Amino acid sequence: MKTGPDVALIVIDVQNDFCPGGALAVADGDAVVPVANRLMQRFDHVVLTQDWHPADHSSFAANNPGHDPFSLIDMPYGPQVLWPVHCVQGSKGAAFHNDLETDRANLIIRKGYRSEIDSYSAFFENDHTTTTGLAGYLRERAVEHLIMVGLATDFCVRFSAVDAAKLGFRVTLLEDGCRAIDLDGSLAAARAELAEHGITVTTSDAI
Ligand code: VGL
Ligand code: ZN
Repeated sequence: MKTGPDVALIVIDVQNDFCPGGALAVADGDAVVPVANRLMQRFDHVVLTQDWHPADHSSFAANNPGHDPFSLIDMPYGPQVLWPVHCVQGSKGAAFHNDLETDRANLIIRKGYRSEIDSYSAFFENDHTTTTGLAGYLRERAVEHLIMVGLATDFCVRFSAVDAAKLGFRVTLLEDGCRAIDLDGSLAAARAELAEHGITVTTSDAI
């Protein structure tokens, strides 16, 4: 059965670099693929996001000499985790997982494409002001409720879900369709923040 016309499925960053064997692999990351594929058949609105960095991106530790991957640095827009080089525009690592059924997507939104600023959220870059345009797209299509799955629970899914809730969308996160990086307690922090913003966390069999 199809979900209602005001419900969209948002599939966050199901890309090779976040899956086993990738540059920033999330443990068991590819387990979200069959969940996303099954859900996609049931939605009128399907949005995929793609982390899409230029090679000189400032979030890469390699572009910040003297700083290690997974350490924190102060950027003009606030603290930023430094990552291994990942999801470089046009690379195999930036491509969607081969088994992800991307044909069902109405919109693919790319983010993190400006060298000087990272973008975890599908809605705002990490300065929390520069928009990606996604909220406008969803509103024009009269979408009110977002169901989210993808990678990683404690970074891009978390920031996307919280921004969406702040923007007034009803947000449901499906845990079996997500996997986490869990860096220094980031998963526990994510869970607490999701709850604070009234985001429902459930599993895909509830849809
Ligand atoms: C992500 C770290 C860096 C994510 C993207 O998709 O969660 N995490 N870039
Ligand atoms: Zn990234």
